[in-house]
Amino acid sequence: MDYKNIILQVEQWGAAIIFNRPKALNAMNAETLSEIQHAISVCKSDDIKVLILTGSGEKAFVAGADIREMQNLHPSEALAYMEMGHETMRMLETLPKPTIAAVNGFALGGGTEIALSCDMRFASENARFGQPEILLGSIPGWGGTQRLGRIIGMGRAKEIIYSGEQIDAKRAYEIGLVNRIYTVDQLFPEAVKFAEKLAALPSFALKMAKHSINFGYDMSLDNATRLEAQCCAQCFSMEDQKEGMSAFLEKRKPNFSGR
Ligand code: DAK
Repeated sequence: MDYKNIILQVEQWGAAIIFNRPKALNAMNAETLSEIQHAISVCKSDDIKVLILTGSGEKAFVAGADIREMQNLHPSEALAYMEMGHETMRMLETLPKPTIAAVNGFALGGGTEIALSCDMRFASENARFGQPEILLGSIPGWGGTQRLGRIIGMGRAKEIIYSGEQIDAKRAYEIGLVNRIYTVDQLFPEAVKFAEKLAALPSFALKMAKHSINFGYDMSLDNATRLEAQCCAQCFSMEDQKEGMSAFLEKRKPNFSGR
């Protein structure tokens, strides 16, 4: 597929999806969503160990859903558009490998929601987050009302969603929305450095960790710990578990193969 609004960059450690619609500060329209869905499908390949999402330029990660495209939607069209967004966020969230949002500038509305669907959020010092939908007469439509509270707590999520106020990277870090902050120049290189580190680890164990954390979250503790036991037990069917434990006992560095 030829992409018009994103760039898919495949590297040894994994891949980067770069939102690239500078004239609208990388705002998401339906065409971009379908390109992202395609790119995420490509990233399902076992050769791709980690996925980074970022925006082109220094000003925006994603400045939200495209307001021009949304403005005149009939409620039934809005629902279809919302479902397309949900499907995209869910594809990202359930991709069985680590995902990092490298948030370089504005991440508003749908931009924050994409970042929330990633496993981790690294931000540049000039990053700004927010759910400004209320200022447009709407509410978050791509999972913000659900995922934001799960990550930063319900009270803080309500404050952000009700007010439509933006928060900067420092505040986002303080409330646990962001894992790490870097200078604008260092953001992507540092995200890649972290991705390289993860890419060298046992990919099946990473997949099981993500599955157990994500799917256990909404279960009772009993069911969730049962799920964890199953995920952990499955790691013992892998060569990487034998290698990791042998290497420890033999006092050498492990050489993981992904098998
Ligand atoms: N959509 C379309 N164009 C956008 C845009 C957006 N979200 N954000 C920026 N642009 C365009 C601007 O219109 C402008 O285009 P021209 O006028 O040059 O043609 C260009 O990008 C540069 O923007 P500015 O001139 O405004 O740049 P500034 O530096 O002055 O301001 C800003 C940057 C990010 C503060 C400002 O652009 C801004 O406030 N942008 C809008 C932020 C926002 O409200 N985003 C939308 C959040 S709502 C749903 C599905 C999804 C959603 C809701 C419901 N269902 C289907 C039910 C999600 C909604 C959202 O994401």
